[in-house]
Amino acid sequence: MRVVVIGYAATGRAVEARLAGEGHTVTVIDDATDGSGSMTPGDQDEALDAILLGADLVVPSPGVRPSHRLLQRAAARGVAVRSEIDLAAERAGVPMVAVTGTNGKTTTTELVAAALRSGGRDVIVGGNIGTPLISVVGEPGDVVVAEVSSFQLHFTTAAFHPRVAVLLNVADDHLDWHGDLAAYTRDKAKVFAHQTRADTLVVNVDDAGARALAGEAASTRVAVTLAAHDDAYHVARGALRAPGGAPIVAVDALARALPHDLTNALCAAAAAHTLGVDADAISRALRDYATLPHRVQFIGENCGVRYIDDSKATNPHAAVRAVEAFESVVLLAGGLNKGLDLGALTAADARIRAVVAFGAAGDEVATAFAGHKAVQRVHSMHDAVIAARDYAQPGDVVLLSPGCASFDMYANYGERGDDFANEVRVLIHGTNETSEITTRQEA
Ligand code: UMA
Repeated sequence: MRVVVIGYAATGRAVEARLAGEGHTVTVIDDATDGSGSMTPGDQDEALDAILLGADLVVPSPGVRPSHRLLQRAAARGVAVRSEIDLAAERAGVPMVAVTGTNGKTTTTELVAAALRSGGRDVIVGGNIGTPLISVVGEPGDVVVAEVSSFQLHFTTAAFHPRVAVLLNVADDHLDWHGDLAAYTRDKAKVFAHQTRADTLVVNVDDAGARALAGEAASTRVAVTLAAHDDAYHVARGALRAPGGAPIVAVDALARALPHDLTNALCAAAAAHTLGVDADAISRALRDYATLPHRVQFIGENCGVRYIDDSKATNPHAAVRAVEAFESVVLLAGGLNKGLDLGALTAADARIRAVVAFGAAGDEVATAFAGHKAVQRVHSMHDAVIAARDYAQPGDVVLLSPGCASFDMYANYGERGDDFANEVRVLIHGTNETSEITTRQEA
């Protein structure tokens, strides 16, 4: 088979290694001038057709948009286009759990893997979480747990057929890539599109978007809710419970129990239960789970004000969930808008004392709150933390939950969170030399 791979980073390299190892002829192109792959020679149709000459398959990296000229030409010439996770699914050889949703994917993927391991399964983990799925499938293991993004789902075929799919939530995100919410939603639905009644779709029915989408599924639906509904995985009488009411774990036993923590834990429990893991094993995994950095992470306290890093919140939906976890918040928001309506940040207005707006989308954030909240526009993380300190009253939370990507000022959300934590340390200790607070960068 002759394969053209677009993008020479984590995904492109992994696809090249796997397919070349299988004896296929692989050509990799990359549009970046500093990419190590060969350059796309202009965007003339003839040049693109030359790349596609004799090609049987095109594999775009997740960051490559569907509007990419080479993908358009491939479609015109009838050349198959498949994503890396689609090729990986075909090679998995063991059942797969696929986790998707706008927010909570990585945590839930880790929880599912932990619960399965606790139940004695040999688990292979990969996908959007950082390790391309195609580089790990086929390794010895009983089950694959994959975090899958909407980008990766877009170019999937019937080969992508998870035994258990988990749909956490669907809210505006990545509209700069997908075009509009309808297109984004259609791609999220591909997580269950090829499932049958013998497969399971775990769905968070508290999320209107996820609930509506799951209505289209042919698979057996397993509901998750924070309400005391006996027919779903639910929360009642201080415990996470299976349908019918059998307890899985006490809420008090969890490291953190914000509403979205409970939803993620219930979804993971439902997925592991479906694959035969018992409640005791699931309970051990959920109790032992330490939350990931930059996700509503406590950094320090000063003058009765708590400082929290939620830099991972790169869309308004995630930021609003974080604000809702506290009574009174000074919100630090802004960064690079991914084509989203930042007006959605005002959904939890009642809990917001003041807003500090920063980054490329700072003006959009300021406009969203103008007239009904105190807003200050700043141009550095240092100034953001100082402004937040000046607004905050004892009992408040200063929350970095930007609702935007970090790429206007940082390499990634981890760096942004670290910068915030450093500024908070300087505020509290007068220095950032302390080793009291350590953060782990997610892969
Ligand atoms: N490129 C082109 N042409 C384009 C676009 C990109 O040539 O039109 C090239 C770039 O020059 C670069 C390469 O493609 O050399 C980058 O490819 P990529 O952006 O797809 O990045 P990878 O390194 O392959 O990482 C991807 C995911 N990245 C994205 O979805 C943007 C990683 O998710 C994922 O961990 C990895 O595959 C393994 O599966 C990151 C992410 O931000 C963490 N995901 C989004 C999110 O979580 O919100 C969806």
